Amino acid sequence: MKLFFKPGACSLSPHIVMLETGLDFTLVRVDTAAGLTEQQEDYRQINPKGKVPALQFDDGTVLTEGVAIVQYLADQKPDRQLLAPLNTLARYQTLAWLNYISAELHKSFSPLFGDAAPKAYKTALRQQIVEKLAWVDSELHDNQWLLGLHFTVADAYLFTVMRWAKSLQLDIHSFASLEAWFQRVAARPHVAAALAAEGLS
Ligand SMILES: N[C@@H](CCC(=O)N[C@@H](CS)C(=O)NCC(=O)O)C(=O)O
Repeated sequence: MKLFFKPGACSLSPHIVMLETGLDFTLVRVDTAAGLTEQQEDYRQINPKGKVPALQFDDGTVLTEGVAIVQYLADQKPDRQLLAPLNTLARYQTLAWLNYISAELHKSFSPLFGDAAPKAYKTALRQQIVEKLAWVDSELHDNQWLLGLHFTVADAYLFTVMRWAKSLQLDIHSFASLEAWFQRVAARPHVAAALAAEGLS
């Protein structure tokens, strides 16, 4: 399998999950602005949406969308407990987190990284994200991981967007449970390995 990524982008989430599963894969860097892989392939031939992440199987088939990729990967190695089994409530609670992180957090960050959005819109988005992270912080008061006992695919995804919150210097300093959780995730060897492989440590 090949995992197409851009350093620090949302592709960090499946990259972490891939390392946590122990599956064999090749990491391929993409310059999304140029639309080229590191081998100078036209990336839109691989993912016509032009976005990372994408997972390409050995037969050439491609799976896109981070939340789909992490579920696929986690299901290949159920013993790693990165995603609860089918038909358990815990699985659907994990999917609820993935959806929340994708729809409510991830896409609120996107305009903050470019110059196109007006300043007032960016200020409002920053405030909305902080309010949502206050709720996430409260969910972590009594939990080591988002789903309680186990590190899951949801923790990998939230960690990825929390790195953006920090780089954008959002006002999250009072969220002690969230910060403690962030440090727990960062201390996992596979998370450190993913960051190092992306040149982020
Ligand atoms: N819905 C897609 C969104 C993917 C996405 O927005 N990827 C961003 C990075 S986080 C991207 O590739 N942006 C293109 C760019 O940065 O040029 C998913 O969740 O996988």
